[in-house]
Amino acid sequence: MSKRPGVCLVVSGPGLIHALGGMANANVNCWPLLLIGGSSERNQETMGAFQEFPQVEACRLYTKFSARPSSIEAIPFVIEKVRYLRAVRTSIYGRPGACYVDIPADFVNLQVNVNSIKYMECCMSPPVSMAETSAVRMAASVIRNAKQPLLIIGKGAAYAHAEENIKKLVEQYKLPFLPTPMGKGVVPDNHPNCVGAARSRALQFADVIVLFGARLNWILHFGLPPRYQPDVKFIQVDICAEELGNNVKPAVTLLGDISAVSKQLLEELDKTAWEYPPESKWWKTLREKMKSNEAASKELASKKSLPMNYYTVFYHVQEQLPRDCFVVSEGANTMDIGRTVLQNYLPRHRLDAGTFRTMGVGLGFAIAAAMVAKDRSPGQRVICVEGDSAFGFSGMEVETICRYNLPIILLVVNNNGIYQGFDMNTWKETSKFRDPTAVVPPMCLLPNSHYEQIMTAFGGKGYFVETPEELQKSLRQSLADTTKPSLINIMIEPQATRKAQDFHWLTRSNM
Ligand SMILES: Cc1ncc(C[n+]2csc(CCOP(=O)(O)OP(=O)(O)O)c2C)c(N)n1
Ligand SMILES: [Mg+2]
Repeated sequence: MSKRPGVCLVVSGPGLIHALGGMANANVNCWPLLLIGGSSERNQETMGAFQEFPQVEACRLYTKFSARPSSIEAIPFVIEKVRYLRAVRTSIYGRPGACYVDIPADFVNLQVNVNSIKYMECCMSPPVSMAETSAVRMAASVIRNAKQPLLIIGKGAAYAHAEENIKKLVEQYKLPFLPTPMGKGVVPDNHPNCVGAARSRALQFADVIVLFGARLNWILHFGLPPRYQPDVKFIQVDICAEELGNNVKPAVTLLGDISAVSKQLLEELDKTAWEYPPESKWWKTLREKMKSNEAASKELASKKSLPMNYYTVFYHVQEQLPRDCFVVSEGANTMDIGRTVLQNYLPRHRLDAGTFRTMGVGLGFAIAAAMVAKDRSPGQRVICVEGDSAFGFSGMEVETICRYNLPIILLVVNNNGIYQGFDMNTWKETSKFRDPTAVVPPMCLLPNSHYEQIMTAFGGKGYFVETPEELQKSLRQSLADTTKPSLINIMIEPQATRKAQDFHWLTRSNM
């Protein structure tokens, strides 16, 4: 959100171990993070000191840089002046990632001569790198000759603030684009060239695909058939050289800052009068597919039966969503279906389970977004859309939300389980003769749980809703209240699911 590292301070041993998950998540998402951990005293190492653990070593797998300063005097070198450590520089230069600095307990109370400390200058902003001119020329030529082109906008483009240049590319050359989950909003979701509603079709039949800060990992089905044409030409734009050529042999690689490289591409394409014909067969196919997919979602959304389904819920949420709000989301069906209905109009306004598909991040991300909003534009709201299982991973952060009085709106989409659950009757019938531990599948959670009471326990507003009208009313009230957090516990059909998909989505196993 800020191009600066988030900073996290943890206690030794178990404190550090609990931070490994978050650190791994930041690193996998290529987000800058600085973790500072206390650790046991150096002269008790290997003796079984209090909370002793090989922390620097443990962090190595999850970071770009993991070190312990050799002395207190060395801290500024590792920490390059309090705010801008060497670790800070490493976290933001090149591909961003996590860094760890270990501070042993005996440093904490040690007396030092202030004169012996050499303070460091703040590190400079990351240098901006650009792609080779010949590669840019080649990329422009491949794009101009494409019959069925597609731009894919990843979260790397959002991080690089490439929105202005990418929007120009889309609009000037009339190109279809597809955002990845956190690439949403770099160009607004409601832009006429957004083909998100025809995602599978666009991927499957494109002959040239330009990747802006999007990796060909599981989210993009590795760039391989049957999800893509076997001879599709990839043009990869990435800040990280090691990423280029992953899983496929790209037609052109453009190594550099995504904003700078997309500007280079614009300038190169500008040299010849050209646009992709808006009345092409490709555009027609994509528009038709979008129309039929949108109609299928709308039909599900308009179903009047109770309990509600996912589409009905998200349709009503979307109706009231402020255009500039931050959308945070985690869950399985909740996140995947929500992403297709809830629109992003601004870059860096969506935070979700990300490349790692980590549960447990939603409330922390919502708190971070609310702090950013408070700082930059008071009144801007944070809507956090949680599956009931996802909510359970860090639900107690509701206390933090209430403690700091952050007017976050939490929606818990409650289907009594992970992907699907049991309704109350099935639960009762199933566990009539045997203990639930023996008969209830582990993906089922306790039916009709009143998660909203976790919010009221700490002084926020709680709503339990079962109908579209109750949902609309509670959302209106929550949005009108700018002083308090709310949690709306939305009961849905426990067996509700996604509309039929052309392909297995993401992972073959539902878990
Ligand atoms: C830390 C972690 N543990 C477990 C998982 C496996 N997992 C994926 S999604 C999910 C929860 C999905 O259920 P819910 O949030 O209720 O959403 P629903 O699909 O029911 O709408 C879990 C546990 C994970 N991704 N991350
Ligand atoms: Mg659920």
